[in-house]
Amino acid sequence: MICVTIGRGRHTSLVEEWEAAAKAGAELVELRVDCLRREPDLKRILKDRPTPMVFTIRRGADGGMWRGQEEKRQQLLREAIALGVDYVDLENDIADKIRRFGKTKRIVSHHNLKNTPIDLADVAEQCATCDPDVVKIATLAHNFADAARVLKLGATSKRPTIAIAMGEVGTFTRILGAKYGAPFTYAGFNPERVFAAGMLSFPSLKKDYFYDQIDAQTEVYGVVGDPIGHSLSPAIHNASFRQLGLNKVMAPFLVPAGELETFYEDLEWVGIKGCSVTIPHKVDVIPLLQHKENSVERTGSCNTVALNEDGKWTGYNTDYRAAMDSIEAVMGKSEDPEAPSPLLEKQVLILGAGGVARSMAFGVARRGANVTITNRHDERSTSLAEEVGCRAVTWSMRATSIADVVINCTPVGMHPNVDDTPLPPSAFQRSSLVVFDTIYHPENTMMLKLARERGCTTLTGVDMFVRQAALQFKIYTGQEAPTDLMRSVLKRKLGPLRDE
Ligand code: SKM
Repeated sequence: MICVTIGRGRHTSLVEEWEAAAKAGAELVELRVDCLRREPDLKRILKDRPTPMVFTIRRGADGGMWRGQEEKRQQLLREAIALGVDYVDLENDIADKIRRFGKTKRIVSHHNLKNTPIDLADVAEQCATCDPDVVKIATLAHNFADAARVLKLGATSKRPTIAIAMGEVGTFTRILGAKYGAPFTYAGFNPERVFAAGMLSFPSLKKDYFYDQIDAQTEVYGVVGDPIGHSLSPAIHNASFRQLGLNKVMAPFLVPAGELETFYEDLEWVGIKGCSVTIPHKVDVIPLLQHKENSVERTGSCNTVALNEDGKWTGYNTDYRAAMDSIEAVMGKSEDPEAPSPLLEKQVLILGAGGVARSMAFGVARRGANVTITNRHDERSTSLAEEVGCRAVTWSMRATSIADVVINCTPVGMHPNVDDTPLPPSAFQRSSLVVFDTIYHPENTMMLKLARERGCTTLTGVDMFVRQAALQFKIYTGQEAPTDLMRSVLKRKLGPLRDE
């Protein structure tokens, strides 16, 4: 079950928002009474209850807004119990002072806003001595290993436990708790009020993760990268899994460069069967693989990892085929399989030298294009150019090196930095230029807008994104991806797509 958290400064707004949450389908609502600016009038708030509820008055030290006397707070908690609220949230250091009464269930909670302590199990044990119906542990995770420990705590606990790693790095604990028996997870409702870092919204948990359908049998997939909040892989894969009746879920894993190995150590424990890999891990993931498909060998880049039939972690590069198919389609590839690629002898400038740039560079070079690579860090473009057997130019020369096709493989212009462009307007003087941005979020990046204004042919990252995801879906499930559904989910998330 999803528990929708709401908190407002005014009594009337709190009651209105509770009604709105009920209308939107919330089955359980947490009232953060600490957000009220005036003294809480519980009889007024609890008069009509549109849904079952959790009553919470969070102290400042635990991330809440309660600034009144502690005595008063505990008095309000007792009053709420006397008024028969469904759940009351009691911090583990005061829970013993508040007696069980009536049907109200006790959530004994512990918050740590600084870190995830090593003695997490002891903290949970202490909570268990306070007569809980549910134990709730919420700690700040600084890295994947912290968050994985939190998930493990919930998974191994003998009593109903909600174990949440706060921070974006812990978002997956808010989703996968359902697999490991958490009685519920918390979600945001009002986009203007964020109660905890990494908390997902109610619509996102329902529509992007199908949270209500996750159970102990659900198979877990991931998308791993840094940043990861923008990734629409979970939304399109989860919608596709559910459309085909597959009990699978994809969760986001925020793993910074240098921490991929730790992530891999816990992959099997978390029960991950496959993983989409994005910036900055497409090259660094390769030494961790047990088996590589040809496209990975050829390009030195990997965007998909899955357990093969022999139980070996196998790497694939679905970007490679997706990119070549997208670019050849926009350049007018002939139906005749014998016909040369439209990329033959074209001058192609590639911006970036990471995983996607590698796939592009090897792919277009193989199709007979003359490739030039440029990157902010010269040594990376020079070294990739040597591997591919092509030219590199310095980043400062990029605007004057453009010939027939330019492909952006850097994250410049990606959400949320949507006003950035890797090339200035002066780079798009020739209307015969083909400009391809591999970024899909947003679809119409600043670079593409500038290029289109000057009459260039443009190709957005959406087409490539759907193609690479469809190939991944086949690897993960053995079934053809519902690409129309993938597109319609992207449309819901990004607004109307360009070719519509
Ligand atoms: O290659 C893809 C990757 O599979 C997933 C992704 C994403 O979720 O943003 C982007 C590309 O790097």
